[in-house]
Amino acid sequence: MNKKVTKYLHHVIDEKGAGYFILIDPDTRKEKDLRSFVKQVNSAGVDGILVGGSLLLGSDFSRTVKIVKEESNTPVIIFPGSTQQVSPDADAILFISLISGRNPNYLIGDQVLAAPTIKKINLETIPTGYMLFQCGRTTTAEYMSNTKPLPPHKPEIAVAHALAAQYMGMEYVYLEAGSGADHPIPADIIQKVSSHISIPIITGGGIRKPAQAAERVNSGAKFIVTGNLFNAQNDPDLMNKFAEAIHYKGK
Ligand code: 1GP
Repeated sequence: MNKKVTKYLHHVIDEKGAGYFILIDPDTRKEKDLRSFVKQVNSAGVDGILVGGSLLLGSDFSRTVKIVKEESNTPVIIFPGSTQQVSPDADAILFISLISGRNPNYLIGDQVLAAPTIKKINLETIPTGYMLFQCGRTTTAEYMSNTKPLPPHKPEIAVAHALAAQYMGMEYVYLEAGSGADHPIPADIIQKVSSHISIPIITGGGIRKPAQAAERVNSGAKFIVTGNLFNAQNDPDLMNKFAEAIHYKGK
């Protein structure tokens, strides 16, 4: 399998210190708005676009990926909320196992269902241990996955999960507060996890300010994800500020 995106992401870490992903939920934008949003993302120094959602209501997932890919000058990576979210137009897929939960469907069941299609379309997989934390009210990811999130005041539990992901051969861990979470994952959790593992950390959920992104990068996160924030407002300047806060190397 071609590991083009995997190599590119390592390059981003080496060159910039950390990278910035924008998450696009296919339900949130109509085609014209989606095209202009991706153009805005292109000029903001973003390092990749994630496409996916825990619960899609009315959207055509494949069409969204195709449009994003047509406009984007950065890799388009599927962040799947279900086995339906696979498309040959993406550059790669986060091949996620929801390791914080004990729901066999999200630990291995859905992966088995999606694997033959992924093989057929020759889509690059990025094996990722997905860890959902309780950060305020119940999020869609928690509800839809029917799993118990990790407690954010027990770093030792988070560390043990992240280590297990690494020992199972996963290439990333994604520390997730849930889209629209009241608070992001506490920086001290990121710091403790990053000091115990050698694979890179992606984190997202409830990050609304560049300073929160910078604090998490300083604590060891290698990729920061924002989603909701730019659904609610079109603010190219703020997107630039996020990219600047995250890209700490070479400043
Ligand atoms: C959710 O981590 C992402 O999976 C992004 O969360 O929408 O809260 O930025 P937000």
